[in-house]
Amino acid sequence: MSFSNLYPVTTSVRRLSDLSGLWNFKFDPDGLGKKEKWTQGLPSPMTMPVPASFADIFTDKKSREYTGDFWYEKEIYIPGEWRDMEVGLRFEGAAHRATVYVNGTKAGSHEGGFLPFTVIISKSVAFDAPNLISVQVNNELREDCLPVGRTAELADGSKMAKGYFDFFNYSGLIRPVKLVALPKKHITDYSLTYSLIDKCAEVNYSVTANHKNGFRVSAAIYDESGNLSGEAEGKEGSIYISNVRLWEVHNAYLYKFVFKIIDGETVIDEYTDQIGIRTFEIDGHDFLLNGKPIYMKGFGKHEESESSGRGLNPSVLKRDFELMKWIGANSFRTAHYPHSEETLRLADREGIMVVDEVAAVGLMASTLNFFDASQGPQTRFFQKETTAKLLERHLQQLKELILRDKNRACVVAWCVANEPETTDDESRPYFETVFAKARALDPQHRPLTFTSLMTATPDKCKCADLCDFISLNRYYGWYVFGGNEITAAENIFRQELAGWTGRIPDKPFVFSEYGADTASGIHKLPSVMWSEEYQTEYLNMCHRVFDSLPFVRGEQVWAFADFQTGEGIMRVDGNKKGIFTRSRQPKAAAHLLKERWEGLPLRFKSEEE
Ligand code: GCB
Repeated sequence: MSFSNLYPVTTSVRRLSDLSGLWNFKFDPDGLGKKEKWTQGLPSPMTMPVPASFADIFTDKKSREYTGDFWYEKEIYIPGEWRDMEVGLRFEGAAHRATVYVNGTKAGSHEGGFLPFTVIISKSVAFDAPNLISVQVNNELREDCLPVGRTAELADGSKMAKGYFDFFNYSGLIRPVKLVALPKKHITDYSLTYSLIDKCAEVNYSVTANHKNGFRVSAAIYDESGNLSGEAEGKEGSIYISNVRLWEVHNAYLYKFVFKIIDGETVIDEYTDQIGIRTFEIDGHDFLLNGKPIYMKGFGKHEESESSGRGLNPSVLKRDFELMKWIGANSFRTAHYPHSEETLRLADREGIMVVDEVAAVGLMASTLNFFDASQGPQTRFFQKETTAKLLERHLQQLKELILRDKNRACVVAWCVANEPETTDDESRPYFETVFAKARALDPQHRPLTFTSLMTATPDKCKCADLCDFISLNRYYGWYVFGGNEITAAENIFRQELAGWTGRIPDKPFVFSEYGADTASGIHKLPSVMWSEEYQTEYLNMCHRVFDSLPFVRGEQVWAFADFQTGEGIMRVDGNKKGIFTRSRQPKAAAHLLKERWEGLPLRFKSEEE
């Protein structure tokens, strides 16, 4: 019998308890945990907050960089009132893989640190009595797992994560852990699609449950004042809402959807969600939100902050949305992994569009991919013996991502990979499979893209035509022809873009990354690279290029805020391309972008203009 992995809510029949707080914690460098039965109690544990990444909590380097197995543990009581229910433990993110034990017995495991999973624990728990939850987590990087990298062994025998990507390998129980109690027969999933006719919305829904017969399904939609907007009966159906209030950018309207399964007169399960009704599609070069052209303005954004690492930090999250609204952004890409469900729910509430990215990053065998991107070594990444297994995991995580986020109004597109080595011939069959899978999975048929590496120029990229819109990560004026050579950068940038017009003449283009490292507080007249003055000059150059091209429909600057990376000669305590500092204060470039983005018409560049 399958168990619901839907975002947990409390309703007339569903119960929920958040297990956030301080947990027991212990590193297991020698793999003793299982042999010594740590599942029956961790010997001499320390305390660790959940949700959080452990790395920045510590004051010593070995612990910060720890790579391998580590354990979390918590004792919980399960209410006796839940005896007749199905009880599950839901992990919103255990990076990068986890095995869960309850009272010493294995309850389940999961691969992929940025997507939720639920393990059923009803049969292994004691009610109204203490129960021990133990979680063995592992944060090693491999070439057949997402995100991609390798794990090196150092001279002292310790392991070190070597990501093929430019962000710190933060790990741990990075998102909330929740105890959920559901009726034995319950709703496992629901899907929504819409069509808009004048002021009326046709909402098509389908509901699945973990049992097939002996119940009926009801669906109802309420407006924000609590008035019933429409209802229907059946596992699948349509509800018509006249005078619909659509979900718009910066003006989100969320309806309350209520799904019930009913046996006779008894409600056996009830699930509710806040949902925005909107359409999003591509017409020629235009993105159409609710049928109207829209230009994407915003960021590539990591989900991380000081001390918590990749751990969900609601205050930072809310501050980020306030900054996005302040600066006039209307969108961001969840670089380079699925962000938390809380983030997407906030984007729904605040009316910010999201390009939702799976953790397919590092699909190029390099530990300095941001540098190699401009140098162009061929690593034949898709010809390795790990490719088949990697593809399997990539497809699995794409499936879990689309299942998790398919009903979110904010999600307007899927990004199936960041900067894969699409100059490799073998990337073509790989991505044909990935795109076909994503197309089959999304009931709303959102547009698909991947972000393109600088070396994947129009003459060399084997996969661009698979995309519904082209996302270019371009750093002319930073990694090549920086500083005093910025005029040459602009010329070569324009040359490359002219090539794209010939290769893909009929699709929208978005600059999904462009940026310049900038140490906040460094001022220089005339500018030098790394100064705040250079960041603004660089952005002005890029914007001049974008504005002169008729097919550009979006700019998502890299990055929203400075962020932590691994150590190396290319980074000064992390990547400094943030428009905001890591403590979320504006650099000079933020004021430039605010002026630009607030001034751009909503339909900027549209052929209808
Ligand atoms: C990229 C990567 C991003 C890096 C960025 C940079 O192309 O997608 O993860 O952080 O460049 O700053 O080099």
